[in-house]
Amino acid sequence: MGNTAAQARKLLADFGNTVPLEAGDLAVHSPIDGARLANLRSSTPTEVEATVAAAQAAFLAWRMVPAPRRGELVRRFGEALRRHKVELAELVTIESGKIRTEALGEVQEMIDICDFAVGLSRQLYGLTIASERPRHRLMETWHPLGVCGVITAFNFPVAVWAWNTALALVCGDAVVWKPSEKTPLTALACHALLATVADELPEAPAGLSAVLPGGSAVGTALTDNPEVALLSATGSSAMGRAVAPRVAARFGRCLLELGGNNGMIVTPTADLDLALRAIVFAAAGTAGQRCTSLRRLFVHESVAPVLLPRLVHAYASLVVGDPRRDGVLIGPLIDAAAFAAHQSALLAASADGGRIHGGESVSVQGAVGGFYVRPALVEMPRQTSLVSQETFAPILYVMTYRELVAAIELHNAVPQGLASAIFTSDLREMELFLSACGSDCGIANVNIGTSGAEIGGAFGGEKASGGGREAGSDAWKSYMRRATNTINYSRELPLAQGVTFF
Ligand code: UN1
Repeated sequence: MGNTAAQARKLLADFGNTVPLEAGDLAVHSPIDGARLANLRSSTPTEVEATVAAAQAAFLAWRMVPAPRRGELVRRFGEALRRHKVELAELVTIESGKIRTEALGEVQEMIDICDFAVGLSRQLYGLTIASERPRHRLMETWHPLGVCGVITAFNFPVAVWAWNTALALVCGDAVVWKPSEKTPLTALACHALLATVADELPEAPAGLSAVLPGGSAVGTALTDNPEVALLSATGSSAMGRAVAPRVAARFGRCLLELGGNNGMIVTPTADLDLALRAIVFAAAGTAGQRCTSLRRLFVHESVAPVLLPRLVHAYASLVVGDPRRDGVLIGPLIDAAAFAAHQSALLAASADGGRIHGGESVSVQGAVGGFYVRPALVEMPRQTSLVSQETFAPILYVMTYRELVAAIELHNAVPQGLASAIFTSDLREMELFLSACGSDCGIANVNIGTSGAEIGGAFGGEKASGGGREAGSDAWKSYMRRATNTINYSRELPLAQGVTFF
């Protein structure tokens, strides 16, 4: 299938990357075969400061460019992504280990958010509100916010940055990106592409978008920089717990998209053919490495004897291997640490009385340095503390239930609250699940799985999933500041609440 390092280097050169690939301390590997792809130099604290300062200067100019012209930059970027979709997806596959169709889907998600943002650039509307005073008008105005720091994870190395960047740019903000230290090459490619497009738009100031490769020290420097008005961070709940108080201490704004422990309930009236396909994609797809991956399955005891054997059979047929190969559905885990976490979760599951199907490591020809596993189904006697944790691997814990209300209670009894689903043909069950006493997640679906959301809706979760909302609907409001304006066009000065004074 070819040398991953040579392929990555060629792709990066084609994107016009000028950052040296053999300059330093940050070793980048392909999860496909463990090959070293590059040694980047980590950004220093001084570089972070200078980059944020340049972004702040760019913001001061960009905020006065009419929003539809800002949208023009994003429109052109979306066009560039359309032209380079296949190549960018190839690089995503090499650096993150995603299979081709999912890598292409990730780039499509970038294109979709660009289209959305272009439309948005002619909206960004505020309300007009009835005033209690005669000849007064109340209104809301949305203004650009400042520098938006974006921290992304390896599993969606480019789409999550695009969600943030497309919106931030039309909202009049500048963006400074710290990609995952595991996937900085795709970030360099995206940056080079956006820089080329920005160079051709006279209104786009230098420094409007920047990328800072490096590890957690770079993230901390961004977190603590008072000129970073909004820090949008995607990663584990532990990362969010570290970042949020630091940003709050300087009265900055945070948008957190953290871990999930996503559940699905399969009721007696579920269409089991659909449920089966949805479960396999959500739980085993992306090798279980989405924040929306399905991790907990609650099956009604009347359908479990039918559904479980079918699931075991489907899991056994999944082709695990080099994600560049046709027919492969399950690529590698990201690295040795992910494999160790997978192994220890399975050991703990077995100690908790779990019955494991699959989960063994798979050796893939020509990919000795990669960590490949067969997705695991684990029949659990109950929701133990292990099941309450997010293990970023293809492990699906399966439990049975008798009463829907009890299943919903169990579903909600974990720290996270990102994505959820119910499979049912019963209107009452569906509405209960979507109601105030139903799923407590930011995403609640009916007859589709937990993963693979479209960009049109707001994306994010509650509780330890962080509370932030990205992408569609009114998520743009996080990237702007709101001013409430009261305008008096009378010749009097009536005070609100009937107060009289001077
Ligand atoms: C993530 O895993 O961090 O809904 C984002 C989904 C994708 C995005 C996932 N559209 O699965």
